[in-house]
Amino acid sequence: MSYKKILTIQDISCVGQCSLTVALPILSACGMETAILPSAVLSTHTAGFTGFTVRDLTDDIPAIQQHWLKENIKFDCFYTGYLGSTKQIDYVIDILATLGSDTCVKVVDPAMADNGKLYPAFDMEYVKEMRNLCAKADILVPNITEACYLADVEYKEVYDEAYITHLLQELTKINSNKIVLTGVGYREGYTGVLVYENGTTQYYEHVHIAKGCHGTGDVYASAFVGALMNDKSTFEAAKIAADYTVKCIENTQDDPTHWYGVKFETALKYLMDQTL
Ligand code: PXL
Repeated sequence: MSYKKILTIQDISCVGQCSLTVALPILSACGMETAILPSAVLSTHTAGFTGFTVRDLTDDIPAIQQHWLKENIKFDCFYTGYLGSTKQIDYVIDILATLGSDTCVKVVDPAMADNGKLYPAFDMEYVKEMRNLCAKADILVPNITEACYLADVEYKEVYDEAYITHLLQELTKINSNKIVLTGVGYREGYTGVLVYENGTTQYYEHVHIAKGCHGTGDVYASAFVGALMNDKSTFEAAKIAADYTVKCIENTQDDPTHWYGVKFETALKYLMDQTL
């Protein structure tokens, strides 16, 4: 593969194995030069910890962008995740418009919700603004909750294929390029990923591990981008990322002290073997 340069924009949760602390090592392991733009710095992630600190870096972004423009820096891929504010989303939209190479691939994970609820930092204003960023993506990587918020469809715990088809249809009104919808499961013990591309869908089913782990959306999206940028097809990359994420959860589930994230490092060699 050719040596690719990616910019990933998401927060640094100093402790908690999510966002940049998983994206950077996973993308590097996949052989990419990985530049980062931290959207905020938090002492931990916001799911399960209390009393965490937050420093929003929104106001630093325009000067960083200007510097990169002056240096004529271009990226082959953008991958955005958890962002700091609605204003920041506008800045990120402008970065995507100005700092990409001719063949740049834009992957947007609208990391803002799970299990039917928005993360504590976000409200409907944020969702509205996130729709604008999602409209600019080549590939959108939402979970079902995020897809429901974006598409304004009622969230359901239990559903059938007709519901998912409707959800996807509504979501394509925001972005009709490619969609990788995660956490789609139709039967007990299994979940999967639905890939929408060129008007058709493909589904990959895999085991569902009962233990819900924080940060797995970020692990999934990072591995997906890593595989994709190694010239895997969208569906192949979606499958590799799913199998890798399952391994990370399997390697974590028996350790009750490790409730805040997954031991993604333990399966990096597997990911590299699948990807490089
Ligand atoms: O994994 C998503 C995520 C990223 N960053 C922060 C979070 C979360 C999920 O809760 O709180 C700060």
